[in-house]
Amino acid sequence: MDDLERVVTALREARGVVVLTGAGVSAESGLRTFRGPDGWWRGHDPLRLATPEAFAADPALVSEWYDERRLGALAAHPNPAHIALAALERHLVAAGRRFLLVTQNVDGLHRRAGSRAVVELHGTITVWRDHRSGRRVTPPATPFASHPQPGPDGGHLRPDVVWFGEALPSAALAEAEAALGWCDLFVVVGTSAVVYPAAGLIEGAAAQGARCVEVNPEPSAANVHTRLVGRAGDLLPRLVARAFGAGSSSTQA
Ligand code: BV8
Repeated sequence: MDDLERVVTALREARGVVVLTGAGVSAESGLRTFRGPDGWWRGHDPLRLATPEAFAADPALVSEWYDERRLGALAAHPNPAHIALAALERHLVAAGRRFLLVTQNVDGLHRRAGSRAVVELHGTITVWRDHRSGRRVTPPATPFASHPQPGPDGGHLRPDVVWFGEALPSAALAEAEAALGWCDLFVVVGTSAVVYPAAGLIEGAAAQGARCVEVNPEPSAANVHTRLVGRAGDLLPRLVARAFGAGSSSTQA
């Protein structure tokens, strides 16, 4: 039996599945990854721009970067990987088994693909908030007229995402950590697994006895039992179709 077949069997037999996704699951929707060759933006390292310090130093630059990414996310479409994960959730729930999708991504594509049990660890780029009051707004799907945009309470508008050095939403992290207690299969898709505490979920799942599987064209820092080498948009539909029957991975909700 090859690795793919072993994972198919694990999907069929698992009582609870948790999937952790990163930027790689949206790569085939045309969205940039963080550490990939196309990650830098106008010569700026995203890891330095995605910080409160960068926003404080140059709110216009950071606002422009996120506005461009916000519009890109709104214009993007879920790809076969997102759609397969939504189908996987439907199959498992219909069989009375548990499922949770934990994403580091802020593009909203999992929900648009029909996934329901989704935890967005790092927030969402389509919602912004006044950087002083925290009041949230959902800007229209048109480019900001100026950068930074004035917030509703006199601050600047900033994206409602978690920057480096900022705490993750405690409820989201708690829900992800609680799932480690019931999952027996943990699937890591499209992440370099270097950002914490998200990457720590992989170690936590293994420590609690889950089988850990990775889907990625190249090995990440994740310490897993099985690595399926390939694109998420290719492997995930194949896994779901072989585990739950042909045609079962491509239907959007
Ligand atoms: C915090 C939102 C504490 C913004 C992001 C240990 C414990 C705790 C913290 C730390 C720690 N060690 C270090 C830290 C600090 C830091 C951190 O982890 N730094 C790293 C760089 C070392 N962590 C933090 O600051 C976190 N906060 O811990 O706060 C605290 C507590 C209390 C009070 C105050 C503070 C906050 C981290 C969140 C940062 N925000 N995003 C935005 O999006 O702009 S993280 C950012 O990186 C994105 O969310 C992204 O998703 C995430 C991870 O990157 P990946 O998704 O993995 O993307 P990457 O490009 O790296 O990799 C893509 C992968 O896809 C590759 O493997 C590639 O091969 C693969 N791929 C490509 N194509 C495909 C594919 N796979 C499948 N199919 C394909 N087609």
